[in-house]
Amino acid sequence: MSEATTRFAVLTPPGTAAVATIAVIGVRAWEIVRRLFQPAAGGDLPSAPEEGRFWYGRLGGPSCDAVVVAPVAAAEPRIELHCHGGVQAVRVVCATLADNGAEAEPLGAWPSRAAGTFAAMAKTELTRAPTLRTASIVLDQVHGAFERAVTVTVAALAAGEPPKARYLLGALAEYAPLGRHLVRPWRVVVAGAPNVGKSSLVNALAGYRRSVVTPVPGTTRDLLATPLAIDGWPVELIDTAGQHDPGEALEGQGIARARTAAATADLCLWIVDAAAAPVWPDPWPANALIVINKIELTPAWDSASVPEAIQVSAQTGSGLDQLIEHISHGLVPNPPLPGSAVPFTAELADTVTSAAEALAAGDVEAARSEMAALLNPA
Ligand SMILES: Nc1nc2c(ncn2[C@@H]2O[C@H](COP(=O)(O)OP(=O)(O)OP(=O)(O)O)[C@@H](O)[C@H]2O)c(=O)[nH]1
Ligand SMILES: [Mg+2]
Repeated sequence: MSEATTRFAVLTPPGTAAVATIAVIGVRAWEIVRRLFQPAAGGDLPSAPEEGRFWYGRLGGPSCDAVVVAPVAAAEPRIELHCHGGVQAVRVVCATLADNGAEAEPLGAWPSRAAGTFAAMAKTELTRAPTLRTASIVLDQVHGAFERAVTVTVAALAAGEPPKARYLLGALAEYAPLGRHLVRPWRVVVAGAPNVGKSSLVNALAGYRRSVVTPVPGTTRDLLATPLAIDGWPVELIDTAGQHDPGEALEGQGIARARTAAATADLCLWIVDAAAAPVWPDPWPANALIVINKIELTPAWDSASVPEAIQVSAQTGSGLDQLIEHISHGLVPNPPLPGSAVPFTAELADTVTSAAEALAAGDVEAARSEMAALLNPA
């Protein structure tokens, strides 16, 4: 890198935060930032930085977040940009700087798996864990739970002790589905016929009016995702268009999307109306939970004929605690005790699952070599 090179580096840790700080360093730092930045007060930045001053405005055009620019006295010319701390906002600012002649410098980079240990890798995941519950599971892995479990499993496989290895590997594989969702939320889809109260239920679970609710059937036309925590698990709750025979092209598209979303969800809440003839899914989505809504109204049919259904009222809030328990149990039937080993990324979950399958098929050596590779990456 020549002396004339201007670099930029994200100084704040990876992950979502309120504010991110990006340093731009080098002889062209001011020139590059000045070209990209529009002060909110109008005009341009001064031709040279004035120490101790800062400006509020936008970087890289109206599509970027508002940014404050503060020149910092240092041996080498250096500007700091403070922008919204969302991952996407930081990405946009970095891309804008890179497109305009600055080079990325990984000043604050955290160690990667290849360069470090499971603890270093878990620390990176910890910055991305969206809830306290998932963060505490990842923290157990920072403290070595997964690494210890892999070590004893490899030792058992190497010693030719399949029953012990099967037990240890089985315990790890049991948490593979959970490990895939410590950072990425589960997708829970709310589906059913028009007007059964899907949007009302989404709003009741979210605690605010996220979806439009009206007495007119066909109000929701497209998928609407709401991020929330259910019993501490990160969930994307997806409201959908009511499923019936579509009367118009737009509605038809919404219904097709609703069907696909229900079929591919981690969990589908199929809502039926207690006060109207029930409409059942066709085909029945895998992982469906039946929810009978509007139970405070006079029933139009015998809900006792579906004993496994959860009975709620989105309007009064009755039954919502029970629904939350069922969703939580549907996503994580057997939550880990504190200190348990959990394969805490999708990649680790895949390896553990594949090794457990190899062992179940009697291939001890394949299982051993897959698990050993985790301890000694190429
Ligand atoms: N009494 C009663 N009315 C409810 C309840 N939940 C929803 N409603 C009413 O039912 C009507 C439809 O509610 P929505 O939440 O818009 O229903 P939806 O299933 O999203 O409807 P579409 O988007 O049109 O498919 C509205 O008038 C709601 O106020 C409930 O628990 N009790
Ligand atoms: Mg709706």
